[in-house]
Amino acid sequence: MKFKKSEKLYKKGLKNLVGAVNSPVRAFASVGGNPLFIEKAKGSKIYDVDGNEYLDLVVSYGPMILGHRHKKVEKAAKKALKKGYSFGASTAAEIKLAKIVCDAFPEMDKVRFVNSGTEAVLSGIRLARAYTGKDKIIKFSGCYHGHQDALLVAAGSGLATLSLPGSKGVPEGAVKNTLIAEYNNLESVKAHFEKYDDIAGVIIEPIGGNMGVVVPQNNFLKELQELVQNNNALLIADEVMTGFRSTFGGAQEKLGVVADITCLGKVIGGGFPVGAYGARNEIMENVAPLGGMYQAGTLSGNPIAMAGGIATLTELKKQNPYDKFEEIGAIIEVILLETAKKYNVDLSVNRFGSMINPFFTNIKVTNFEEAQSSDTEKFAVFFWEMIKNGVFLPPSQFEAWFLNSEITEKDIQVFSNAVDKAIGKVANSF
Ligand code: KE4
Repeated sequence: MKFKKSEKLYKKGLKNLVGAVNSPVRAFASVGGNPLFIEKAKGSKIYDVDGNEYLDLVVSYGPMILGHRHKKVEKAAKKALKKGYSFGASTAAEIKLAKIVCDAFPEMDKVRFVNSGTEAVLSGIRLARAYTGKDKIIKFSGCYHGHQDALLVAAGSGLATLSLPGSKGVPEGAVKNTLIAEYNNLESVKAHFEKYDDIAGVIIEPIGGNMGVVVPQNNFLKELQELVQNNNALLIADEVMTGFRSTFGGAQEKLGVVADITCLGKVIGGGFPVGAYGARNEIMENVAPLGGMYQAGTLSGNPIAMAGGIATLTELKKQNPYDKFEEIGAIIEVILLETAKKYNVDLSVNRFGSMINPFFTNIKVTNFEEAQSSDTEKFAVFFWEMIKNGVFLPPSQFEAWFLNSEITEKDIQVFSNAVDKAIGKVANSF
């Protein structure tokens, strides 16, 4: 495989784009080498500017669940384009997508559309504070909820302490109300509720997708929901990644929990910029213009994005690809584990429906600390060998791989062949 045109664009991009990218993970920093530049995509495939074809397991970090350029999504977007791009006023399409989303979440009476997952979570956090009148928020180490100041935090020493800013430019004051707990560790949450009586909410990814894939163990989520309710706080499910990915609705439903506020993104826009937050009426009625919690956006409910979202969710409901995702996910998991065994390489795979991710370790990963103990150097070798054998993965150990409904038997063959080459290369390199 040649990457000459990507390298040329990378060098050119460095002039006016920071790191030649518009989102840090795309810089390939954690796997080394230069980022690939993409020319186009169709179905389950993506093509870089050098004409190399890949099976796409990134799918834009989730949105392209139907595969790229689904004909019904493309037709809907083109039709919307002919009416105009943005009006700064309401349209019928917003009402239509709102109904589809609310009908998929039993506890959601109302939703507000925004333009990204970050905005959805930012607003959901503000809403929890507005509704409860309390200030503190608990988040889990390893969960990522977008780049708002309050949630860009690193765990301070020990989990029962306050947080430290996790990014330059985030003042201590912005994180003084943010507490950190450990995923799958209910005691670490209880410790905060025993110490503080002004906790507005607990935000969690029902399936961790930003530390690799990490699945709640046993009754963790159910017990968390009860703990939060008993302490008069709100459970905020960040389903930006999981929403509509493991079922037509939220992962919370499959996991037997009900969040007070749900934040969405990615799939609900089908590749167009859409985020959303929703809840039952008594909570949402705090949002302007009905209530005193302010949130606004020039392009919120953008008609092209709404058309993309409506077409995507309508097609997704019709296809109901979730059993197929379960089957393909199980096949991919077996390919990874059996190949690792063949080459005697330590590998542990976490999966939930169509979100999957391997760790180069011999332990079962159930939290961020365990995820960080995996061998990221081996992941980097594995990543580039997968690229060279035609499989496009997220360029970081701490991401999730995503399936799409256009994946074929042939794609799985390509994947299997690439895994054999890649794990074989890891075995011979360490
Ligand atoms: P956006 O602002 O990127 O639309 O959404 C932020 C966000 C919120 N919540 C969860 C659970 C998320 O996974 C994300 C964004 N996910 C990353 C992938 N790890 C997006 C990729 C990127 O940052 O470029």
